[in-house]
Amino acid sequence: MTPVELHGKLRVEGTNIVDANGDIFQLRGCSTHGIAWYPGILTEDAFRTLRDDWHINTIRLAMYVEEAGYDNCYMDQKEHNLALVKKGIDLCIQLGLYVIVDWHILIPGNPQDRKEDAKAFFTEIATSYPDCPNIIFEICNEPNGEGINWEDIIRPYAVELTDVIRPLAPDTIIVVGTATWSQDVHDAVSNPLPDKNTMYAVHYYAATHKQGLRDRVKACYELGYPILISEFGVCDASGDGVNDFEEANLWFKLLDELQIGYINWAYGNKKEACCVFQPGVDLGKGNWTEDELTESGNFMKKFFSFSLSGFHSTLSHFHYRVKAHLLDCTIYVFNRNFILGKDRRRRNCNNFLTSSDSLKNIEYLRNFKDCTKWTSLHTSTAIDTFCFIYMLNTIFIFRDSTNGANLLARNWNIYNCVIRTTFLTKTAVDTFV
Ligand code: IDC
Repeated sequence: MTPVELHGKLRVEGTNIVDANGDIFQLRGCSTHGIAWYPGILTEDAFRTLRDDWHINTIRLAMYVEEAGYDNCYMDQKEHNLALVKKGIDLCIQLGLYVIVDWHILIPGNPQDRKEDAKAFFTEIATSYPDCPNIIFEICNEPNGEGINWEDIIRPYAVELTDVIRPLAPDTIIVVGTATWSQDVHDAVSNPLPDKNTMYAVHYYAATHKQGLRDRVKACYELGYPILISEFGVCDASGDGVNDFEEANLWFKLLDELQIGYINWAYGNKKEACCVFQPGVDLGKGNWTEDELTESGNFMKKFFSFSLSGFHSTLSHFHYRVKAHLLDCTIYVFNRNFILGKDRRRRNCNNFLTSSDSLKNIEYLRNFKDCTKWTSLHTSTAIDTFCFIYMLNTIFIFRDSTNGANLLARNWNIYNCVIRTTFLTKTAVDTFV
């Protein structure tokens, strides 16, 4: 099943997005670079790879409104660019991905300057895709510049745009950028918007924006306001420079704890640190190799694909999810029979353990010495797999296949994980632990 088939229409409830079942849902995805400049990414192969191999559930289509030195942004070629946005939306609908339609103001920094164009743009999209569960509107990427504040400029803009959008798309989530390139969320929530299906955007670049901005996000979240990281980079705010993976992991840790969604910048092949593809790589072909990804691209692929929030076609029956941030984690896979000493001949070794077998094994684990160091224990008797985390860097999985380890790693938020599928014996475990 696709993300949209599984989760349906999303809405804001309190501080988070919830899905059609009322369960908290985290958007985890990527942003195109400006689609006017890098339209090559708009293919089924590319989006399918991002969905199935990277496990992202959302694509953001960045439509630069205008940009110094370019003559092909939205204001320059409206019809052509609208067609590109629709092509991206159509692909997301086809593949069951959520899609953020991003009115990418950077220039002008004042969203009021192109307000009438923004209204026409969102009117066109909303009327072309009525009641579409995939779509989310981001009505101003990053307000910026002197005097561009929430109270006098951004808030009135958001209210006016919302008034235009709501009759056409009554249930679609709207994301509003905040001042100072979407960092001043605290100003925004000091006078929040009346529309309850609206989120406040925060953008960060890990090498530039650190604990100070994280504290601000957390404080606003704790006050009860819904935040979306509709853009983040692993590098610095210029889009280039050095990647900061440590800070990036600290951000993921916080956001996953709060279940705030995040969208990675940028899925283009320009020569800059933020781009996940190497210059010259065919954006549209999908199934990109490690060599075709940049340093941040490989990091993000590993991050997204080893962690899974809400979607994996074969895993919809997994109801548990571990919020584990395990650096250099090792996963040991056990022969499922080792504790109970079952005679493998008694049954076909591909058979699953029964639930009572699993419970006995769990009991055994609970009685391990130093049980305070077990941080988590999760079981799924339905699939004969149970697993637990030991001292934040080791996971044991009881299932006699390496496939089990891979599935679980993907189903958990496990970062920088090295899966060593070592088959241990009972004696080895006793010694090890
Ligand atoms: C950058 C692009 C870069 C482009 C520049 C100006 O990576 O290739 O030349 O925009 O058009 C943002 C913006 C986003 C920036 C990104 C990196 O939303 O448009 O992209 N960034 O600078 N906010 C903070 C950083």
